[in-house]
Parts: sequence; C-alpha cells; structure tokens
Amino acid sequence: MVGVSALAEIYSIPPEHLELREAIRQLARERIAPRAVEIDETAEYPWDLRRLLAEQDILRLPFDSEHGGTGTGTLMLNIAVEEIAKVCASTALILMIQELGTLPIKLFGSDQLKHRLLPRCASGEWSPAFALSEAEAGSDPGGMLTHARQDDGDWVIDGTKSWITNLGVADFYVVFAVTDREAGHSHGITAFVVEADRPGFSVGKLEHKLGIRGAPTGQPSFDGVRVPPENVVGEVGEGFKVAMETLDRSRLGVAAQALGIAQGATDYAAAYARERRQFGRSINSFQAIQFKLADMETQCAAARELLYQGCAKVDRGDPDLGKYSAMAKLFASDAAMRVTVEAVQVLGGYGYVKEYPVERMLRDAKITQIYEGTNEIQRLVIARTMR
Ligand code: COS
Repeated sequence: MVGVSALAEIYSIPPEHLELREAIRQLARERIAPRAVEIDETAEYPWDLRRLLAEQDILRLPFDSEHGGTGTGTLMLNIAVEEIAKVCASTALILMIQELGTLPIKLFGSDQLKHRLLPRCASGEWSPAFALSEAEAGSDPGGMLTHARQDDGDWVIDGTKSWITNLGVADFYVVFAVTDREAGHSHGITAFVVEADRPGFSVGKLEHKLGIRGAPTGQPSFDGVRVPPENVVGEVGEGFKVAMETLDRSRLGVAAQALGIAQGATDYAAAYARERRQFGRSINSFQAIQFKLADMETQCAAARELLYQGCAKVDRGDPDLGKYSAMAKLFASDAAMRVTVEAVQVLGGYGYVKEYPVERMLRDAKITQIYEGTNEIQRLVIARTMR
C-alpha cells in the first residue's frame, strides 16, 4: 500500500513557481487575451506575442540553464502553457512547439547540436518544428514514405510531411525519414535537423482550420534536401524511438493546453452566470446551471491532478511517464470538449456567437483530442502497459 509520505511526494510546487504562475497569469490577462479574437479571425501567426514571450523569458521555460533556459522543469512549463491557453490556445501552442520541436535534440542530440540550436530557441531567436506525420502516415508513423539516402558523406532527404505546426515560421525542422526500409520502422527511421534555408526545402500547402487558427499548419516538402551527418539526431536507424520518447513527454503540453481551454471556458461561464438574469434572478441561482458549473470545475481539477503527476514523473524520469502523459492528454482533452460544449450551453444564444469567447474555445478544444496522437492512440498506449 502506498503510504501517506509517498503520496505527498507525487509532486510539489515551489513557492517561486507559484509566483511565476501569477506573473504569467497577469501577462496572459493583460497582454495576450486582448489579441485572441483578432488572431482567431485573421488566422495570422502572432509574431508580437511570440516577441512578448521571448522578452518575458517564457520561451526559456523548456530548457536547462546550460542551454540558456530557466531550468525550471516540465511542471513549471506546463503550468505556463495552461495559463496562456486559458486566454489564447494559439499562443499557448508557441510554447508547446518550443518543447515538441526541441525535445528530440534535448533527449538524443549530440552536444554540438544542443549547443548550436537550444540556446537560440531559448532566447527566441529561432523556432523549431517537429515533422513526423504524413498524409498516409498519421496514427501509424512507421508507415512514412519520406526517405533519406547517403551521398558523398551527406544525407539527401525526399518527401512531404503533413499537419506540421509552425510551418513557415520555424527556422529548423526535426524531420523523420526512412533510411533503411529493410530494417522496418523500429530500426529503419532516422531523425534529422533540416534548417529552413536549405535548398530543396519548401513550405508547401497551409491548411484552413476549425481552431487554433493562429498557428500555421501544413505540408513542408523536402526535394533532395542535403544535410551533413552532424544533423542526424541520435543514432542512425533509431528515429522511431526518438519520436516515441519525444511524444511521451510532449503530450503533457497538449494536456496543459486542453486544461487551459477548459478552465478558461469554466471561468467565463461562471462569471457570465453571475451576471446574466432571467426570470428575475441571476441564472447561477438555478440548480440546472449550478450543476453544470460544478461538473466543469471538477473536470478541470481532475485533469490538473493527472497533468501535474505526469509532469512530476517526467521531471523525475519515472519509467511510467509515457503512460501518465497519455492518460493526462486523454483525460484533459476529453474534458476540454465536454466543458466547452457546456460553456456554450450556459451562455445559450450568446455562447454561439463570436462576440463571446466560448465558441472559439470549443473550436480550439477539438484538436487536443487529435494531435500528438489521437485519443484512440492514447488508449492503446495506456492499455499496452496493462497487459
Ligand atoms: N518509447 C521508446 N520506445 C518505444 C516506445 C516508447 N514510448 N514505443 C514504442 N517503442 C519502440 C518499441 O520498443 C519497438 O522497438 P524494438 O523493435 O527495438 O523493440 C519500436 O519502438 C516499435 O514499436 P511498436 O512496434 O510497438 O510500434 P507501433 O508501430 O506498433 O506503434 C504506436 C506504436 C501506436 C504507439 C505509435 O505508432 C504511435 O505513438 N502512434 C501515434 C503517433 C502520433 O502521436 N502522431 C502524432 C504526430 S505529432 S502531431
């Protein structure tokens, strides 16, 4: 049986991290929230907010101090993602991609790659991207067609990726390509850093999306792109594991984003219900509304517990971190959908129109059940640990 002292050690938040959370909450409310409607309407990448995150050292959160980061760990990073996602999910994604696009390098990269790339990302000078999925290889990335061959000491990459966030914004892409088809996906895929200014790279098609519209997503193409051997991330042939171990950690970012959307919708609906009067009284005096708000708040709190546990497991390097990350992502994203649908219902007709933020929150929430592994894949990952 787990003792009380062991339970107390599941996670703890140092007081300075709580202070940082307050500062980020205030920044989000004052500087990010006022831009959220315009970002959604114009579907333009918010360069101004990216600069703001850099100036405030928030882009340093994913990195160790030796690489120009804050060294404050995964829990603090995802506390920040939640705070930003409460007001603008597109802006939260900037911080999530900082983590997703650099984790392969942090976990598997050579010292040379780490020193060349991570401090530039931490300062905000450069942005990364993570290029795994393809049109015919989404849930099954092992089926990818993009391939790389050796030529005169370099690697030459050909193929097209799909649904890649930060497309056209990123300064480099971590690209996964088949290097030995015979070896199968377990040992025949390799990860490469591809800088955006390499000949043969092109941005390709950008998608029009339901939500997170301020994040450019699309299909980068690699047409005979030549990279030196120093750009290989980890061992040749071990790229599938680079991707899996990255996703085992980065899925916590999706959980944090989903939680932020859900909490933002809950807070908005609760405040609305206090003000809105029908039948001569505030609608939050009706049990029909109170029960909805109570369920919404409870789902957020439960999602946060799972997220914080997953983060603590990553920070400690616990062996079951991938399972917890999958559970946190699964639960928080399903909660975000349920909660945002209810938030629209609490606002009634006002919930359905663009003058109020909850319809945007509903649209933004949907992707969290899909990206970085659909929730069906998360269930598969969790179930595999139970056999
Ligand atoms: N960490 C480390 N290694 C892992 C791993 C993990 N989490 N998961 C699998 N591996 C290893 C396996 O141990 C195996 O290695 P060996 O052959 O040396 O034993 C290898 O990877 C292949 O594993 P497996 O055959 O189990 O892989 P599958 O093709 O069955 O795929 C899932 C497993 C479904 C979990 C994987 O394809 C997946 O995560 N899909 C979703 C992808 C995704 O999230 N896409 C979103 C892209 S980013 S928006």
